[in-house]
Amino acid sequence: MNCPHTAAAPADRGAGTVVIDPMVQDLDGETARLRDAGVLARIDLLGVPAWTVTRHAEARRLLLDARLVKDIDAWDLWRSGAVTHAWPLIGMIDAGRSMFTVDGAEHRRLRTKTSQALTPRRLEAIRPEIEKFTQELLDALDAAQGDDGVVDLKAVFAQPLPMRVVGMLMGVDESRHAMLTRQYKAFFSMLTPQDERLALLAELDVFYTDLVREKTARPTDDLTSALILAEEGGEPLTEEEVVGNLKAMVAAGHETTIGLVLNAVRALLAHPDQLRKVLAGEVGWDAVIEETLRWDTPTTHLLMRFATEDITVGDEVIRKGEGLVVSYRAIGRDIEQHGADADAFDIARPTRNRHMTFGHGPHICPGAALSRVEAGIALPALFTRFPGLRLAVPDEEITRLPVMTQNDMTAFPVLLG
Ligand code: STR
Repeated sequence: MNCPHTAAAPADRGAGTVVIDPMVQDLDGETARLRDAGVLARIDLLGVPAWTVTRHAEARRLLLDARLVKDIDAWDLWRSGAVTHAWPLIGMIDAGRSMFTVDGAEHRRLRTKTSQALTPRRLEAIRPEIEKFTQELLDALDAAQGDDGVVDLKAVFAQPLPMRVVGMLMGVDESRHAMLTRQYKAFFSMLTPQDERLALLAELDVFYTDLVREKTARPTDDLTSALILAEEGGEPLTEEEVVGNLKAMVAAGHETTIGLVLNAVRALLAHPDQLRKVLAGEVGWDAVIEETLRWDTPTTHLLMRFATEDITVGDEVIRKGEGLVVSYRAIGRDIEQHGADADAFDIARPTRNRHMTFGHGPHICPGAALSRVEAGIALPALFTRFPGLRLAVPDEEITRLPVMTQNDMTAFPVLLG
């Protein structure tokens, strides 16, 4: 890919640099190369150099290290003007003020209400609604079968379910779901020209700001309204902060759970012996969900944190002002953490719950319990309704979208059986 940033990037990129390919189809190959490149590996993101951490133990330490911050102004390449809004990944970092981009006491202030709304106990209240959405989408699957019986499990089931759930939580009307799905697809795709990506982000900002103003005038019982209402004793969130949190919740809630559900179905269909054990009740769905999260992480690389001081990791030093990515896929395949067979999908694996796919430390995913509830409803419901579910094409023919940070399939054609 011809990228103007290559020339602009001042840092020395040594021979050991792994170039992250936006078009990569062989994700396991990329993961293995990263693992081989070291605990801390140099990567190239469309011409922009960064570090990535590829091991569980070191990532865990770094995610607790307050010398690493989310504030983009701590990034030398940004301050010097070497990285600008012309870089296709800038939207992953410069995403407005929210719990995703702020640290320390301000971060706690921005995040408390959201994490309180998403505890396992609070989520029990919305379980019936998630079950209802699931049943509706299973009906839609049935109805969407073509003459050849083929239906795209992604488009008809895995994609709309998380959108409905996060839409209900945040108070986004169903009439807007298709627009949001389209926009986020274009946002994440590296085939989208950067000017179009910046334009769609601006449109989304208008959409979310209008929504926040509407909820400010007429609060309802959704989380957006709760975020607007003043915190007793604390500083209320500003409009910009509510918009930022809303954006982060919808983007994260929508995108990542699609991957979790599809990756679990794919893994089970590729390992029929394990699927049989699950369907016979010998192993729980929770085991499937945790092993899928470890083995085939929805987020491959999380951008980005910046060092406010030199930080030593093994024999390498992240210099003050440099960027650090967390490569969750490589971390899930860490042999030190999960054993020599870390590359195998095994729902009986003793370490299956000891993955770090939701992150660690202050920014640990506030939606983790929600995604587990969603997948915990969707997966058994799907296999109960369609016990003969199978792929309509050989597994090798499933293609990836040109997305650098997420593990996104183009489509997942199935026969319902
Ligand atoms: C997408 C663009 C946007 O408007 C806001 C955000 C903030 C939250 C980000 C999201 C982003 C991209 C996907 C992320 C999500 C938080 C969790 C999710 C990184 C940048 C993951 O993939 C883990």
